[in-house]
Order: sequence, then C-alpha cells, then structure tokens
Amino acid sequence: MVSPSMLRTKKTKAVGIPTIDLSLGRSKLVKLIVKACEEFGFFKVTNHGVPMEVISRLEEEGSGFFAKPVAEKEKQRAGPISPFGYGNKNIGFNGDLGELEYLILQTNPISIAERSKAISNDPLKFSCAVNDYIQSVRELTCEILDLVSEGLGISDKFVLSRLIRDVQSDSVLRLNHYPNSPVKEVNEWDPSTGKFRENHYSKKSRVGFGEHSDPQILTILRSNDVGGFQICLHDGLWVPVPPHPSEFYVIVGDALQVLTNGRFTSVRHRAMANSGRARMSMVYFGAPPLDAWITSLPELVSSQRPSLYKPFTWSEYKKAVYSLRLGDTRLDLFKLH
Ligand code: GA4
Repeated sequence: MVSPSMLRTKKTKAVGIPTIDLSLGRSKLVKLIVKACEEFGFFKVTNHGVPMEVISRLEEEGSGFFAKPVAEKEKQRAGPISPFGYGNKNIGFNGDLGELEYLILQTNPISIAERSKAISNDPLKFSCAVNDYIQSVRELTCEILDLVSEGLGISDKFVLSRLIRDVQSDSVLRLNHYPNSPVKEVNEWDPSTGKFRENHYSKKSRVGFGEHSDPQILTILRSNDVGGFQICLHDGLWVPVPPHPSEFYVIVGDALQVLTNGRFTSVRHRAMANSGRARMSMVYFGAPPLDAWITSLPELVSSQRPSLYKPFTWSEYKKAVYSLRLGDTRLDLFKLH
C-alpha cells in the first residue's frame, strides 16, 4: 500500500514519500508503482525479498575496505579515464568535489573476482558478498521494471528488464562512505551575539554528493541508519529522506525518462554530510549494454505525444554524461523539440 511517511521540511507542508509493499497483489502494485514514478520518480520498497544477511555481508565488506589506510585504498584509485575503482572527494572528471570516498565496481563476476584480489585480504569473501548482493538487487530491479512495463501497457513485458539481465549490461555497484568530519571554521559570524566565534565547529550543511540525476534506467539505494539523503520534488523543494537500513529506495534514472517518453522524470537528489555520524550507502545502478539503443517505447509515442528525444546508444549517452558536470541536465542534448 502507498503509506506516505510524512516528512516536514523547513519551509513547508508535510510531504509524503510513497512506500510500496511489494507483497501486495499485482494489479494494485502496478498502479502504485506507475503513480509513484510519475509523481516523484522515487519510492521506498518494503517486503522486497532481499535477505538482510545479504545486505549485512556487503555492508561489513564495505566498512572493512573504507577502514583501511588511505594509501592502501589509493591503490584502487579510479581513472584517469576509467570511473571504476576507489575515489576520494573527486567526482567524475570535470572538477566536481564531494565530502566522501567511494568504490565503483562493474557488476560482472569476472571483473569483481579480478578487483577483489586487490581490494580485500579475503578476496573470495569480498567477491561473494558483492556478487550475492548484485544478484539479489538485480532481481529486485527487474521485478520492478516488469511491473512498470505492465502498468504502462507495454506489449513486450520484459523489454526493460531484458536490458538489465543482459550479460553485457553496464550496471554498476557503488559504495559511498561519508565520514563524520565536522569542519572547524575559524571566525564564523554569530548573528545572535553580533560577534565572530573563534575555532568553532560549524553545523552548516555541507554537500557530501552534489545535486544530480542518475543517468541509468533504475537505481536501488540502501544506506545505514544515518540520514543525509535528499530528493528534489517537481516544485523544486528539497525533502530529506529518512534512512531505513532494511529497505530500499528506488530512483528513476535519465534512461527510463527517455524510454517512457517523459512520462516518468528522473529525480534530482543529493547527499548532505553533516549528520554527526559516518554514513555508508550501497547503490546499484541498473543500466543497459553499451550498444543498446535508448529510445521511447512505441506504445508511449503518438501523434498527440511525439517522441521527446532522439534515439541514442547507452555508450553515446555515457560519453555525454562524463563530458559534463555532475549537476548538468544532460538529456537536454538529446531533446528533439
Ligand atoms: C551519478 C550516478 C553514478 O554514481 C555514476 C556517477 C558518475 C561518477 O561518479 O563517476 C558521474 C555521475 C554519476 C553523473 C555525471 C558524471 C558521471 C560523475 C559525473 C560528474 C557512477 C554515474 O553513472 O553517473
């Protein structure tokens, strides 16, 4: 059932983020999912079928990696031209910065086995935890995409999930670690006393990972019990999303916006880094193979609603994504009208 968890933001009214119980009957589910994707591009799922043990094992491996000395982690550094591996503060290749460190992994078992040797002292344990998590979360992603296709009246019900199940799928797993590091700000102005406060630990919000939309089809996000994640509503209002370590948040990505011909819009989101405790998130980005064409599904195109975007391959889109800044709206490059 959609039971909106009521959230209050500074400026506003209470905002309900949809919570969808995946154990509901199919006909109800498809309607709820389409509604949530249209209204928010975002929802929480409960009764999702991913065992807590699978989640905990990956969390443990991730924490183990981030607890290593920086010099060790740096050996896994991404780039200069590959986004895969360890990163610290630098996001992408065009000067974006964040208050976090992260590990980006390709999701095919061969690449995971290869990387695990260098990442962990127990590579088999690490690669099993990563593979089991990916397998479970991929299944969840595909189940949601099949419900989306059904809800949108697409005749080929597996057209979306097939892109993710493909062995060549470019899906990615990302572990983010937002350390607890209050910033010591010397001489911050205190309006209540009319004086500068010296050597003061600022409570100001700092951006851990800046505002952006995800380029892929669907994102499945899980974090520990530390808050900081926020989504932007259609009216531009930012809403804090409470952490739920045993549940997942589902995020509509740019590619799904194109595939649905704009019926769904990819939700802009960000992570703040001033919570007072370290936050760790585990994020699966469901993506098509590099050579797959991304274009509006025929059922969603008509003379009244012509295609909004020109067709492109996922590889072309990724090139555009990495040539721009984090917060850019890259889909504008592919607009037809
Ligand atoms: C956002 C979603 C995923 O985390 C990611 C990110 C990627 C990166 O960190 O390497 C990007 C970012 C993400 C969008 C714009 C580009 C690419 C950083 C950046 C500045 C792995 C992805 O696919 O796109």
